[in-house]
Amino acid sequence: DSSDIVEVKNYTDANYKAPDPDMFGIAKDKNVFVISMESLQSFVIDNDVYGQEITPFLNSLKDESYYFENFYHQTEQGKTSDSEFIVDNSLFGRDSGAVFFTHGDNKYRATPEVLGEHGYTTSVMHANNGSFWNRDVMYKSLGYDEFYDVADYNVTEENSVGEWGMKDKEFFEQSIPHLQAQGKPFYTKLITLTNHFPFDLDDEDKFIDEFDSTSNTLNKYFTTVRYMDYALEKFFEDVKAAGLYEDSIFIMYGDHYGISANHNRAMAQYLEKDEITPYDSVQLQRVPLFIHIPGQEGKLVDTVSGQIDLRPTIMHLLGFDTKGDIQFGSDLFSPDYDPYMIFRNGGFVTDEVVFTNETCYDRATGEEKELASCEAVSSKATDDLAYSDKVVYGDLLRFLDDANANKDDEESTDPSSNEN
Ligand code: GP9
Ligand code: MN
Repeated sequence: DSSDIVEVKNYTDANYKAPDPDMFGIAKDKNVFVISMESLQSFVIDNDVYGQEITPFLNSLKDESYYFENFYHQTEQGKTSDSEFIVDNSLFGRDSGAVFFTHGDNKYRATPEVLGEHGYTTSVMHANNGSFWNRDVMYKSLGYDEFYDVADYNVTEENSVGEWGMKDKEFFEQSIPHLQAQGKPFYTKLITLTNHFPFDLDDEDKFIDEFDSTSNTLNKYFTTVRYMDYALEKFFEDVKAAGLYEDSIFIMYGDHYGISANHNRAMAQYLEKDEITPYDSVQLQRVPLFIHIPGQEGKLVDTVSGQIDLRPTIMHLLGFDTKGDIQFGSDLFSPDYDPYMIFRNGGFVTDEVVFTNETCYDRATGEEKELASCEAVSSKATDDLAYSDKVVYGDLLRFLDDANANKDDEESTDPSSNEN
């Protein structure tokens, strides 16, 4: 009931990290492009296949962006939808199944809803069926004004490939008029699709050779990543030509892994390692995060972080404080940011350690450590997940207004308080 929300709020309030005054509001009134890059893992960045660069565009974008090299996806079976849930709400998804299906009608305080209250137009663009992952239902609960789904795109045999349909390049091209038609400022999420298992590509879109290993999946993955990189490059050109670049910021992240542990042998071959250890598996869950702010110089950021941190980070860049919000991540630019990232299964990564499968590793070396070195954080990880679950399973954000109203009452009637 509503007393539960107070308990959760006390917990999240205690973990709140105030923004860096130099970054707070730096993107005030700007449009926000959130680009979900399908199955993109960090190991392809600045890497090559037989000397052929895999992500030439993203590699160059790194130099003019905040690029987070130790940023992790935190998804489970809900895949893309989990990443969307985590990013917009700063809440965890489910340990199994997909929260988009099970709790699509909950009350949330997602980024689009809050921004919508401050004059933003909010939308999602994704050339797939609107009901996939129950998006048409969940997006309403998250406060999106518009969902441009497959019906809003001209999908033909020519501009499609494999089982997922429209190719990224054409998807981005056809998104430009949708973007132009929107009220400004806007917060728009664009979800790519071509770099999705089974990584099918037309010959004309293969710009590099496949890798040669026992895993056909990994072999093809590099070519579809290379294609997505190309589509993104074209999109940036089109966004500039459409006059939408200068007044916008770009938040781009990999949604989840593309290559599962089933391909560890081939992965070891590619990475020139003897084997993929559990520690390596955790490090392979890193996905790229770019925060690109036109006019700002880039910076390589090595802070350990995760998708759960994006809501407060974006809101603070736009000049909206999140103090008092129920959220489980924190602003990546906060001077007090605590380098810490927790997986849905209770594993976690800090500056010092990697914890997975009940084993503690030194993050720098990958050497096993005594369990005690991981124990302190372990209980915080358990608490974070449990409190977040409480919010989702109990639909507790329903009670948020009540909780805030009570709090305001207390503050205004508290004689010992001389501030307001
Ligand atoms: C489907 C797209 C891909 O619309 O989001 O789904 P995934 O399998 O990655 O969750
Ligand atoms: Mn996905």
